[in-house]
Amino acid sequence: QHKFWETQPVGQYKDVGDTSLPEGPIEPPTPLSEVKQEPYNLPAAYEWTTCDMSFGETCDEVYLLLKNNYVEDDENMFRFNYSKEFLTWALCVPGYYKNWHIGVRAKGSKKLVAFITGIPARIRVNDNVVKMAEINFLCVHKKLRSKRLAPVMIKEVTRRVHLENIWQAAYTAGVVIPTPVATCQYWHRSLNPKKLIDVGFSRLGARMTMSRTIKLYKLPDSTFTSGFRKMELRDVPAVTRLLRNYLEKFVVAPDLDENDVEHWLLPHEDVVNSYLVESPENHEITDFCSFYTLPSSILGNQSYSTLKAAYSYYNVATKTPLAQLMNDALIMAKQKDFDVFNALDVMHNEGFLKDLKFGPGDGQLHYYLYNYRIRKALKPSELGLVLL
Ligand code: NHW
Ligand code: EN5
Repeated sequence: QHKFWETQPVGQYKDVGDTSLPEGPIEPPTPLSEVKQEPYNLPAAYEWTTCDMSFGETCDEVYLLLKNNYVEDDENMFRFNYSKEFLTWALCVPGYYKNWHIGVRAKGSKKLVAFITGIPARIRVNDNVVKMAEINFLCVHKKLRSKRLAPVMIKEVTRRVHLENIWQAAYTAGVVIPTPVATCQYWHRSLNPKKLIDVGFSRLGARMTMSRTIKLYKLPDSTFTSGFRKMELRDVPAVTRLLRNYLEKFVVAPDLDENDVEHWLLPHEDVVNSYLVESPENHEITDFCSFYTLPSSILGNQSYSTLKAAYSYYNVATKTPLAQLMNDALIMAKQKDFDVFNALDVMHNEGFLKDLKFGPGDGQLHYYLYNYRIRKALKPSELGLVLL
């Protein structure tokens, strides 16, 4: 019942639990001369376009396509609203390929109707560092759904990745397709409970009043940990060492160098926030936490149009207790006027979620690898990778 995915080099349902299959690439690379040189065919009314995200007008078009047509929750109450700044940051990464930012336009009107992107990444799976593409922002305009456009877009991004001699990919989705490497749970920590309840993001608990709820989620005005401060450019080497050492513990994790850390973790207003703990005694960097900014449009509410959400990104605690470090992250997010702080149960996050009054959401996130088999599905805590 997956006419497309059955044809792709991904783990198939019939093979789940078969531990005799070898771990690693499902099919070998083909000589580059054998990779299809021309783009796949689109329905006659549409054409391929490469989206130059550093070009303001194109960035605006992508932003609007996603704002109006990207991911919604299961009751269609909220839709992700990635900012233009965020999209440029997420896509124009060290070593990126412009032609992996793929759009589809209507031939007549030139209107952008679909999008898919890849960015290069080195991902370690067990002991092997593999060059991969991270695929994200797959979107087909609501009026063009269920016409099998998505498989053509996936094949086209695959072709362009192959032309760079890269044969594996990593991606996440809220839907189940063949076959997840891991299934993770979203957790949510209310920062502005009144607004969350007013817009239907959360509900007043049984035997709870609004004022008791507000009190329950109250946070201190300032952070607790001494030496806690915003990350700066001069911290890149120390943060890279801290992070690389931490990410070694997981089965799947990015292999980050200083350039990557500068791009992905140096604070960037309204995009990514990072903090660290510098020991007041010896100035050692011992702990790190970060979150990215991803608002959602609130669909059909009279009083509010956007939900300001922070998403937990990479966190490392070596001296400070993890829950204390993350409570300081919550305090910073509250100071910055976020309504909610979201986190997945990946890495060591289970160690703070319950203590800090996060509750499980109604959404899950499935992680996938393309053309790479792993012996058995992973626990969320074995994943050291967060995709945007
Ligand atoms: S997940 C977010 C995906 N986007 C959205 O949910 C936005 C709202 N929805 C839409 O725009 C993050 C459409 O519903 C989309 C599907 C475009 C999702 N991943 O065209 P058809 C990512 O961006 C399969 C993969 O008729 P549609 C990650 C579906 O199972 N496949 O559907 C992206 C079916 O195949 P099957 C998905 O509703 C990773 C076929 O598409 C999928 O008009 C991409 C139906 O196509 C999803 N999220 O459009 C894979 N949703 O076999 C990358 C549906 O079941 C792989 N489908 O019949 C690696 C590539 C690179 C390799 C390099 C070596
Ligand atoms: C690729 N990078 O469903 C990403 N979000 O729980 C694409 N639920 O916000 C894949 N339905 O539970 C994305 N409130 C897949 C996720 C798609 C979006 C999604 C879920 C994640 C979500 C909220 C709102 C539900 C609205 C009705 C939710 C409960 C919060 C409550 C706070 C207090 C403590 C208990 C939990």
